[in-house]
Amino acid sequence: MASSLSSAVAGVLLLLSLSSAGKYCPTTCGVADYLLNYMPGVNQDIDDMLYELERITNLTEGAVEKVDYMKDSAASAQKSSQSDAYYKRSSSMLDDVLRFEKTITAQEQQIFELQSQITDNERRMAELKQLSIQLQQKCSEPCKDTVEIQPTTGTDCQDIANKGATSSGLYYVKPAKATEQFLVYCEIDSFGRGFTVIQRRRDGSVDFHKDWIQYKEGFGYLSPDDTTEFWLGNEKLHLLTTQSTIPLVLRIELVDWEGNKKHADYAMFRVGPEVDMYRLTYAYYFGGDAGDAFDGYDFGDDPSDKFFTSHNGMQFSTHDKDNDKYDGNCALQDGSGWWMNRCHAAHLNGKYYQGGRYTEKDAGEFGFDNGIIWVTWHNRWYSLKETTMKIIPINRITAGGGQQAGVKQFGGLGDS
Ligand SMILES: [Ca+2]
Repeated sequence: MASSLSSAVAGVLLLLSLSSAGKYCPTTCGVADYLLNYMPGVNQDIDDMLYELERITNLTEGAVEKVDYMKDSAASAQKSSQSDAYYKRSSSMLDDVLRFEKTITAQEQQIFELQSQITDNERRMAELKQLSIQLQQKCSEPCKDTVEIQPTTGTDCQDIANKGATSSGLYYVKPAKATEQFLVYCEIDSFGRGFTVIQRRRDGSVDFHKDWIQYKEGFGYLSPDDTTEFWLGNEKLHLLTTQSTIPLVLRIELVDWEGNKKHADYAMFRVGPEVDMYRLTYAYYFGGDAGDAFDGYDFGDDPSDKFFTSHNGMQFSTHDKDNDKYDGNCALQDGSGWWMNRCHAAHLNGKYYQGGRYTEKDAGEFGFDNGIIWVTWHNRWYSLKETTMKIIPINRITAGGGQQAGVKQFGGLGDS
């Protein structure tokens, strides 16, 4: 019984320290859940202890009665008997009685201590219940989103910009075929251009080694100030790129570890439906100073290099869904999800390498070029620092004649 009491006390102390420190649980809701789960057990322990106490009290009362009876009979035996032998026997009996009495006193002391411990425990339980109620009240309030989401909505970011939105940030979009709206980061510039950003790498904070479902749904974090990494999701890419008769441009912006910035544009960019494994298609390279890595690259290893590293028309592959043109599994070897061929000349969902330069040894068990690669700018053993993939209707790409900061101007529609 003492051990069950002390474990209950320890449990209560654990609860108190958890609720005050809080560092083990990310939210107060977690602490409340824990308390609520734990409380019935502690209550049961206390009920058990109370039952034990009652039993001991009954025993003690019985023993006290017995002692009284024995005292009486010993005294009367002493009085009535003149025999020496009988006197000795009865006085040893008296000794026994005295010892018994001492035991009872000690037991009573123990019971008293137990009772005070129980009172103490009950007080703590009451405090915990109070705390739990407070936490419950706190948790029943709806969680407030502290991220600022702009009020304008539309079918994509250009639609939102057309409606008068002038600042970059998070907006809800609902493409024509979408069943529900979803959040995107819109980059809106002073010329009224609204780019819908579909991919962002900037510091390696998000692992892009994900499976088919994760690439389908999207992963990473959207932020109103464009400070986080994400893949918007293949299903959303499909909805965004197939909703309008106005062709889209995919703009790819790249930053290397020396701070240089380059870009590449692709006209009539589309991502197919899931039944076609989110196939990538575009009509032509629309320009840019980063070069046309999507068209493949002649690495000098084999005459077929360029053909087998081009990306136009490729289905999407992940480590758990191999749709590539290679006997092996490009996405598994490179730890990414991408429109793999055999395998790539452009690879923007690759592994993030701090500092950029890496070797076969850095590339894990397979040893292939698995960095963030745009091979018409830097070679395949140089992993880029930042990437952005974003889309905009083709008739808006050159509107206003303006250009993104740091990105070189290139010719319009007719110059491709
Ligand atoms: Ca394969």
